[in-house]
Amino acid sequence: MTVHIGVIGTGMIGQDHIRRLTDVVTGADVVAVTDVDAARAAEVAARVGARALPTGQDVIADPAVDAVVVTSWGPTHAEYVLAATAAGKPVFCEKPLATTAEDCLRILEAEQAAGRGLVQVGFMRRYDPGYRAVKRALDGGQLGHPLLMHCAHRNASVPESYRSEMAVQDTAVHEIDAIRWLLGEEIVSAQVLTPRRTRHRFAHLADPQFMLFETESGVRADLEVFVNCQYGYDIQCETVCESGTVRLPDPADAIVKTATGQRTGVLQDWKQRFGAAFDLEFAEWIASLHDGGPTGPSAWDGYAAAVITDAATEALHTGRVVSVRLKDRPDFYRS
Ligand code: NAD
Ligand code: ISE
Repeated sequence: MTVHIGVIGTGMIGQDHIRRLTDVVTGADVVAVTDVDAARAAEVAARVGARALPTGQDVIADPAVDAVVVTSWGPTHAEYVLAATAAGKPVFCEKPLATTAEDCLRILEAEQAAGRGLVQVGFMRRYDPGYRAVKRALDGGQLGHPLLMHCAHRNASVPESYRSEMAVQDTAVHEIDAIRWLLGEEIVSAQVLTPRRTRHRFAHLADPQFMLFETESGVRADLEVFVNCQYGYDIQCETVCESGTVRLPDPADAIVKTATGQRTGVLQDWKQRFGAAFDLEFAEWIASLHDGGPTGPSAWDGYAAAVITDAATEALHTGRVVSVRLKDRPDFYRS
């Protein structure tokens, strides 16, 4: 059976997800799209044989739409996730679930009132083969308890509109989710240090940033966010455990040797690095809709990420170690 999808937001990642739902994933068909840029929505709709509708609310209400993908700007996500939940339709929302913890709590309440899981958040690292191998190694138990994590998130460059807070809210949020997921526990505090700034940045931006997170059991995770590193897109993650370590592999690439030396390419952006993860994320999401509902990152994960990014943003502004205060996790979100 085909799942008929409505997509809200036909910008960069919206178009990429529409392409994968159309050309890569089986069992899905994009039937309706919308964007505040109506011309862009019309152009994308024509390309894939979908209808362009005036608003996100129209997409959600459309009887031909079985499930909704939200890829509009972050501040608009909560409204659409709440409307899809009220309509009883599964909704895949790109990160962030919402830009405030209060809105995330409203989504948790709405989903529980609906009585079944409807919301999945786009933390795609959980679908990356390398991250999954790391998770298997940690869960296998042979390494003993995790003690430390060392992570790095480097982008070649960012546009002038990127602000210092976005290093936490837009970029580090992926590691915040990955740390919680890999260790299976919550983050309890955050600290952000701002070292010497690179020359390759806009004047307003603190880059790089060095973040420190502490988990419930006392694991310490450090994270370098460096969004103007110049050389490419580079994601690193090593966990130090009692009896060994486990490190995220770099994606496979050919090693070329010539008389002048040996070299391997460096990926340039997240689309290349996590393309396979995005494909699997959507394949599993579509499959889950035939089989009891979403199994991926939940609204709780979106809420936790929002509270932790709030704490880290405060830490950036104050220079202090800031405690993370999550509500008690409802049974609904314990699997
Ligand atoms: P973008 O600006 O390229 O696209 C967003 C689109 O949403 C634009 O076309 C805009 O006109 C449209 N839009 C804005 N408000 C709308 C509304 N109310 N209704 C309908 N359309 C609306 O941005 P993007 O890079 O595609 O990012 C979109 C989302 O995806 C963001 O939340 C971003 O954080 C997330 N994202 C996730 C990843 C990842 O690695 N998982 C990577 C990039 C972006
Ligand atoms: C962007 O929004 C993403 O989600 C990318 O994965 C990340 O690498 C980048 O820093 C963000 O701006």
